[in-house]
Amino acid sequence: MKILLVNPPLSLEERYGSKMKKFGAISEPMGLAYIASFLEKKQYNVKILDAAVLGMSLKDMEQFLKDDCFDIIGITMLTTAYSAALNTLRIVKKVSPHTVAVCGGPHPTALPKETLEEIRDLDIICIGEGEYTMYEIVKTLENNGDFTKIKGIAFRQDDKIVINAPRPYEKELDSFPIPARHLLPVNKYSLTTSRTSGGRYCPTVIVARGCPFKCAFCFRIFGSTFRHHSIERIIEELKLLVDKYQASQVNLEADTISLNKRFLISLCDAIISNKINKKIKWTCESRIDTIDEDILKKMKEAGCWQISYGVESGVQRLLDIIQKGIRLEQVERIFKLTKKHRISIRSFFMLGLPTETREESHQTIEFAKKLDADWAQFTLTVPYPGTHLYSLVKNSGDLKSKNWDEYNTWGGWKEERLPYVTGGRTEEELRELQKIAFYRYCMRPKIFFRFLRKSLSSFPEFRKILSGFLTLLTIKEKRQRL
Ligand code: B12
Ligand code: SF4
Repeated sequence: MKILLVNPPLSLEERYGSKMKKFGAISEPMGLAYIASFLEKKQYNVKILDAAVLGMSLKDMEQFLKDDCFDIIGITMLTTAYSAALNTLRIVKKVSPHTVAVCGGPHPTALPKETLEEIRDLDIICIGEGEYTMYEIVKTLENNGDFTKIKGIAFRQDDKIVINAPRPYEKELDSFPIPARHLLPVNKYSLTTSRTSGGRYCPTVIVARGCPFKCAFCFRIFGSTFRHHSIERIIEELKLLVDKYQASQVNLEADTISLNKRFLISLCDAIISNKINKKIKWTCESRIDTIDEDILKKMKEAGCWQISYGVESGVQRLLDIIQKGIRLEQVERIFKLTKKHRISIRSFFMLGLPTETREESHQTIEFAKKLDADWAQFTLTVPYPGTHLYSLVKNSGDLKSKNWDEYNTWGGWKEERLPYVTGGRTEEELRELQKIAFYRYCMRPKIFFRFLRKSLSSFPEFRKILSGFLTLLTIKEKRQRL
């Protein structure tokens, strides 16, 4: 069986718009790397084609598929990558009609039936976690077996769409081997300036999956139970990244890394006792209400230089509507504590939340400034399929579009329409608001000097930061009108 796994060709321009493309992050498709290593462990021959990072066009893809031939092709699909995946599937079936096409990832997981109905070139959808499911699909194909027995898939049978019983989430994450970075062009990935420290290569290490919280805008593809890799396994992966890939920084990824305090403290202790903190510094994302002073102290000692917090709004009423479950006072307290331990902060905010007024949007921007993180990111609210927000917006008739390419939180910088605009606001206003938020946040002397200091580390970094400020200057005129 020859297997190809594809990250479809979605360019940075398509993701962030022409002005912001040079600032976008492009990181490893970890889902494909996990599936590939699992299949390799089962003795299969697998390739990964990351057409996005390689900047491939559809023509390049066609040529690639003509040059080699595969029994099964698996494509990963976020909602924003819908068309990219659809076009890839078209080419797959044009070049090689007998190749079996499988899709997985957040979008088909949320909408398996619709996706199969919409995309005729797609044969099978993997719903949820993909390692065992893809293995069973391959094995079933090889043995001409029965697809109705595979948990966690949707597929076509005659002219009907069949959705099988769900696959339970894997409890023992260590049963998945270290992701197959050897199949990826690792030197091509880079994270944003605000997220890196010394170079932009910053691989992701997934330490846990699953989250019990219920934020209305979030699609929890890994379910509500927190499951983590063993400490030994995480240390092994970190050592591999230092020794084989010369990584000097990593992003420790989990839906909420600090949910289980004992786990995080033990991980930090192991990083310290293995002296990995002398070789690697790391970042992570976390939730305000799972952080305390002991954790921060230990994280700092273990080499954590930055935490990204999802604050979402500066208005308590809106935080309650989106079921964020945190209070503004808590946010201020934890920001102060994090700064006290000299850990840099990135803060995430959402604009255009349901029922948000113009004044409240400005309150959020002011709150962000008051918190004064090293970086603030303002994105527009998008109701992704499978989220509570999606059901709310769909049921209230406020969903403006089902053109999935528009489901992009960077809509302010792009030409397409916005899929959702909360009542009483306009598309134009929200677009401008996103730019204004960045403008107001960044165009302050202290942020300017912070970035200037950072940019002195290298000339390419300096050029990028300068160009960021120049881009922001172009929006000054409109800012005065709002
Ligand atoms: C890191 C991250 C990013 C990174 C990099 C993402 C990437 N590699 O492309 C950055 C910061 C760049 C990013 C950007 C965006 N992200 Co993001 N991101 C994540 C995050 C936190 C982790 C992703 C990850 O590595 N997961 C770990 C791997 C192992 O899981 P996985 O990729 O899902 O794969 C598993 C299964 O899905 C399945 N599977 C996946 N593909 C396939 C394919 C086949 C064939 C099979 C069988 C199975 C299968 O099996 C895999 C193994 O179990 C997730 C949240 C989350 N918990 O997943 C959000 C998440 C994926 N992001 C999300 C969003 C919305 C975005 C943006 C669209 C935001 C925007 N700009 O508007 C962009 C789009 C970027 C793009 N590539 O198009 C949403 C997706 C919702 C949706 N319906 O698409 C998520 C789920 C966040 C959320 N909780 O709502 N993101
Ligand atoms: S946003 Fe974070 S805390 Fe909220 S449900 Fe999603 S993963 Fe959990």
